[in-house]
Amino acid sequence: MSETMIDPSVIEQDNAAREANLRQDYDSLGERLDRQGIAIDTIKDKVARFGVAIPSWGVGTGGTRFARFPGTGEPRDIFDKLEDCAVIHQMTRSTPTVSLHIPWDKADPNRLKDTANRLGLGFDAMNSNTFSDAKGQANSYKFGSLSHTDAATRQQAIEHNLECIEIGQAIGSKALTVWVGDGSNFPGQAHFTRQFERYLDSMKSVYQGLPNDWRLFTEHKIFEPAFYSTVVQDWGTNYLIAKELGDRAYCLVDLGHHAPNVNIEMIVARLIQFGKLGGFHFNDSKYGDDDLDAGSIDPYRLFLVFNELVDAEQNLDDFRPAHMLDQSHNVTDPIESLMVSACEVLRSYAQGLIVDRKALSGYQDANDALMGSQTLKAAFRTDVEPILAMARMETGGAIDPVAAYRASGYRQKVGEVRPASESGGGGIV
Ligand code: LRH
Ligand code: MN
Ligand code: MN
Repeated sequence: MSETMIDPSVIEQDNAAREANLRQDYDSLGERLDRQGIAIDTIKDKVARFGVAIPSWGVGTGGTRFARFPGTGEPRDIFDKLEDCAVIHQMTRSTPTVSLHIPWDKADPNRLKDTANRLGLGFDAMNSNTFSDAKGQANSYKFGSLSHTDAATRQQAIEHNLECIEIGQAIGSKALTVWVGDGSNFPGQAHFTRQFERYLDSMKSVYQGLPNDWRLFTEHKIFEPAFYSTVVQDWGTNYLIAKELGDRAYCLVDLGHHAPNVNIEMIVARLIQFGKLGGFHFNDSKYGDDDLDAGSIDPYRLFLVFNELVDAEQNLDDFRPAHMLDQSHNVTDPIESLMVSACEVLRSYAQGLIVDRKALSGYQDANDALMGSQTLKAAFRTDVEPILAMARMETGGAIDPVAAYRASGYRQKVGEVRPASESGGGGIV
């Protein structure tokens, strides 16, 4: 039995006040879905088995290059972060794993593993960091890392990725995610082809060090920190990388890493079709890589992504993309944001599961554009909250995670032991 950060009686008490209404709502939705030939319990069981990983860096208050405004009880280190992640999982029962970022989360692997075990958590993909210089490192990444013109700097970046794999192996991770900020800020600064060749060569060395039962995810992003060109700028380049590297190399889609209005669900469909969709960093955005809470700006887009994922899940044998959140919380309690975001991801999944796929396919074949759209809208308009809440309650979680979390007083309690974190400026405006 794993240790709980919040006394289970807090959840039980909060649930007790909500359970009768939930059962009524669940039965009523069940009747409605039944008329559509859908068994609500089947959807609920699938939702209960769905997990989305928490990024360790998401539980601390984020910031912008202008400023950071920390909250009460900011986690001091990765061990505090794991405890906050355990709270999120205790409340939602849908975030069983944590994704670490090295060197931010570097610590004794045995202690990491023991702490996670104690809290009932596991580890998802490891994330390497060659987009900023670590203290004391020999060569700077100012002009790139895996694609740097200098061989020694490239080698240092390769070795860092191999070290991430080594740490990951010690703690039970099974994937490495590589995102680099390499690129250029001025036309003429870098030779596009030679730079990408250097990147591919370096990644081949990383891939060689990948254990057989691991997957390698490369993450594309249109721009930032490089503002003129980026080496892994879009899904096309990302697909080329995965293809060049081999069978265990896949593309990772961070929803915030595209130009505004790009059809991300279609990118997802393409990567699925050619067997190269590795996983996601879920978040939402209005302008750029805003890292806002999943589903907070455009929930329909999140649903459309899941519409593709459910379609694939129902048609493919070994389809298991890695689901992770990647968010920055500037004005909310990160634990609350991450709980709500995990629920939004599950909501989209549940809505994807209730799409009438047979009807949809018929409308598509008949070129009935209006009814095709209406079929998706019918699923999206359905309030599946009772399914999510029932899945949470039956697995020991909270019917209303935010309410139960607030009732627990967790934030105030950790605020008493964790020293106040200093607010401060970000970078230079
Ligand atoms: C880059 C990114 C990538 C990093 C994380 C901190 O914008 O999405 O996944 O590892 O942010
Ligand atoms: Mn990301
Ligand atoms: Mn990002």
